[in-house]
Amino acid sequence: MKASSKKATSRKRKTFYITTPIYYVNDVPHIGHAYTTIAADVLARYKRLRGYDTFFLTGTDEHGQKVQQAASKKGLDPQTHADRMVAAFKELWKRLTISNSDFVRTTEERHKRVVQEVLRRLQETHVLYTASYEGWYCLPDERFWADDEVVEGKCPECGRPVERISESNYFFKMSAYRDRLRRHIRRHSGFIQPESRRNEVLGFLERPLEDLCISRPRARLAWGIPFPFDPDYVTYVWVDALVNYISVPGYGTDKRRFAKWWPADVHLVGKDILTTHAVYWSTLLMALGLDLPKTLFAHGWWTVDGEKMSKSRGNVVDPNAMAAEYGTDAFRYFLLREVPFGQDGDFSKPAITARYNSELANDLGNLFSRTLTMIERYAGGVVPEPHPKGVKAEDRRMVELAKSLYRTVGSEMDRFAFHRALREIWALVDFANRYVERSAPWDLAKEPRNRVRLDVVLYHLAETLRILAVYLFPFMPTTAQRMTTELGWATSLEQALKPQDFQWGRLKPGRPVQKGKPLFPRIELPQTLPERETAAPATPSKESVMELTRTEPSFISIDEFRKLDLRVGRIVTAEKITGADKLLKLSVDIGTETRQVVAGIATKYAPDLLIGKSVVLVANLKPAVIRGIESQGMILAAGDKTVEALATFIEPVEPGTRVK
Ligand code: ME8
Repeated sequence: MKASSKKATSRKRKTFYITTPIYYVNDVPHIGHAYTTIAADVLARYKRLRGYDTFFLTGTDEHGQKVQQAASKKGLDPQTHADRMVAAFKELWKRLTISNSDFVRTTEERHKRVVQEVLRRLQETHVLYTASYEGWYCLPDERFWADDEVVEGKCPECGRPVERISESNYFFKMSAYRDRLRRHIRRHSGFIQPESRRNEVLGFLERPLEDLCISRPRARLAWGIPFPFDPDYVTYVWVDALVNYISVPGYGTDKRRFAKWWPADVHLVGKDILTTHAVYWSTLLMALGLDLPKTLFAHGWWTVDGEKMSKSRGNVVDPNAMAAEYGTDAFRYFLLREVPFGQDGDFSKPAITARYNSELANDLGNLFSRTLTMIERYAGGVVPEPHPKGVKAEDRRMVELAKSLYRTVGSEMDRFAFHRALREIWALVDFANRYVERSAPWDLAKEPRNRVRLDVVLYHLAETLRILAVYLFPFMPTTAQRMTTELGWATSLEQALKPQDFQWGRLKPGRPVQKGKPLFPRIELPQTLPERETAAPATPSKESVMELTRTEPSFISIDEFRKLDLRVGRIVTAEKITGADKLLKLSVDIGTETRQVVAGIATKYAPDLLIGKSVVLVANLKPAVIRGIESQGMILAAGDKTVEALATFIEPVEPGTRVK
């Protein structure tokens, strides 16, 4: 009896419950909403892959003044307006291959009922009271501020004007939970992440905590969930919204289901709504006698081309347009690769194009298409048998690297370090590219006696690519599916991926491969200067040099010189290029963007020495592809045939400054 019950417990699958904020429906979704939701999707997919029973919740926040105002501007009632906006969110999530388990709308009965139940329980536990309140109210943020918090008549958070409002309302005794909350945060180091945000919240809690106004008089705002015990009031939109995290998994309605999912493993939010989650939500949960979520992760903020994103600036990035232009997977990849999760980042087309062309089209895409071409050409289009006789140390090293990803990628994912997890995965991509060069299957294929070795090499490449597809699946699900299908491992990844699929050797020899179109067709860049207007072509042809020499022996006009866009650039990263002894791949910050530059300075400078150095970049040089890597500019150095010294500056100078 005992033994069997033990078995039953050990068979229970581990669970993982992850949420995104529920987004306001005052407008259509933008890149910020896409970012949080994609990050949550990557984690949800990753956890499923590791065998967790996963619940991934997203949705929309539909009540409150903001939404009511947006609707009335359009001459619509709030529900009709919300219905239209929700359709835009749902379509976007489909397009971005978001695998949410549920989508909650705060206007749904299932949610409203639970909000009212929560209010009833709070009332019964005597943590609510009514009081007359006078304070400064920020209409767009729907928040009251105290006298000493308002900055020159403006909201301390959004900087917009506040109004003086006086009214009677319901309050939640939030202040009573301050010490308990501080203790909880101190004792649970992973509760608020990243650490800088945790310190921010602890700093906020140094000051006395006010009680929270949780109602709005119906006479002023009708668009909300009615108070169950006072028809004159509706629920403050933040209390309404936060409750979604428990209403959907069954709080107050389905005990077993709720016990299965609560507490949530991760609430992913942007840094803008950290306080509402860390303080309002935590104290409300304490008052309800519920556990706090295990982790609250607040990520950073995207700007666009170095500027704050806003409607008035007209620079709001539409994720639909990005997915159409670069493909959903490349867009997903870029957002998580470009910026360490938790830090702020800047979105720009040159930045996404550079990563697309070098990391996706070149590193991964080429490796994949070369491998399939070689299997078609040298192995009759079927995955060959890797005979142990042909295995060499080099192959074993690749297998070891592939195996080590389980631990390295795993620990980065557990720390929300998506960019580093991708870097680990790319270590295998890079290794495999070098492996192709070193083992040169095209040479092996010339001699029939190399058959065994050739088969081993091709098998190792195919199996490495299958494993890469498994690791990439959470980030780029469509690409991963294409890769495994074309490799003849036609599992439906969405349904059938198992933790064992990370293991080496699951690709069975003898299966036909089928090469399709390139995974990431290269993006041809527009030329920075129209060719015909270029007085001195960036890389002058012999003829044009002779032409120039004949007319003007050695001078160019000042106007011609002015066409050169020379900028101060700061070297951010520098790395060697495999198979090219003289070249380094640099990323150079020029203030408004980061450029990828291939420079022939490897014999003179070790990569590490260059980081942080200021250099002169020819910023409007026509991009060129050097050794398969796109170079978006050129840095200046002294020396004729060999590099003698890099051109740099005596004084510190800001990246992007014009050099004249
Ligand atoms: O705050 N960069 O909804 P919201 C990164 N309804 N992320 C961004 C971003 C940017 N520039 N802009 C928005 C609400 N986000 C409430 C939430 S939850 C119970 C209620 C993302 O539509 C980020 O996740 O204003 C941020 O927290 C969220 O969108 C705000 O979405």
